[in-house]
Amino acid sequence: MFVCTVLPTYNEEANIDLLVESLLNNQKGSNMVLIVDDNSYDGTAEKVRNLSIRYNRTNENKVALIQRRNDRGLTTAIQYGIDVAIRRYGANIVTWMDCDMSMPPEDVPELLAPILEGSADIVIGSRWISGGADIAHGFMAQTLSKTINYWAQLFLGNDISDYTSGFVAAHTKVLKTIRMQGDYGEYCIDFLCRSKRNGYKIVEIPYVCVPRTKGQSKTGLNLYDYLIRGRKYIGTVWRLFISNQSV
Ligand SMILES: Nc1nc2c(ncn2[C@@H]2O[C@H](COP(=O)(O)OP(=O)(O)O)[C@@H](O)[C@H]2O)c(=O)[nH]1
Ligand SMILES: [Mg+2]
Repeated sequence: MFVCTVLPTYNEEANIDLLVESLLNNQKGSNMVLIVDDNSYDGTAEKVRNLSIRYNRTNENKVALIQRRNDRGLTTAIQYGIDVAIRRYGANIVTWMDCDMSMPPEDVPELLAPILEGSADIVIGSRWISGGADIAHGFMAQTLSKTINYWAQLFLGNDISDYTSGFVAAHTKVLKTIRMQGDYGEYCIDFLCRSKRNGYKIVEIPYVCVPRTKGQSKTGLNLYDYLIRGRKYIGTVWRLFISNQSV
């Protein structure tokens, strides 16, 4: 099984080296890391080029850079990376995660294990099951996340605890049929719900989301931003719920 980890980046110069190295050092067998960078104005792309020169000397691990010059956006960056991972590199499993070290790279093998064993099609890192936690976000962000997940569980099913995880591994048979939709974190609610409805098996493993220590968050931190984001997420839950009623 060839595993490709997609990393969407926007100005992650301070995190990229450590994350890529940890990912490659923590995984056994051949695998690659594919960075989808949206024209960062810091040195992210330059750092990735240096990493690829260093790692691509061996056949085991590979690092590749995709630079999108005109597009911006988390969801389209992840989808672009998935398409390239499958079509250009022939990946069997694709994982993706934030590039700010908030999702521990050493947890990726645990994410992959159920897919490799054949007991899951998708595995997500979950903050809201036993053993998981979110120590990265303050009261407001945690309340928003818990409220959205409460709504999602109520309307879409309580078999998933962290619908907005964003720390995902999926077999490519899933990714060939389900594409990412939305702007930001709501894509994950949509992806998990539609995958579930298509009969794919989803497993959650606990992870502890830790604070970003380097670089800047790209999302707003004030109440207005949270409310705008929350409305989008709740809207996604409602759209998915309604679409299932009319079928
Ligand atoms: N390619 C790409 N990556 C993005 C974009 N916006 C955010 N990211 C990446 O998405 C991940 C999550 O972003 P972050 O700033 O940590 O957001 P937060 O976790 O909501 O505070 C990080 O790896 C970012 O570099 C974007 O427009 N394009
Ligand atoms: Mg973050």
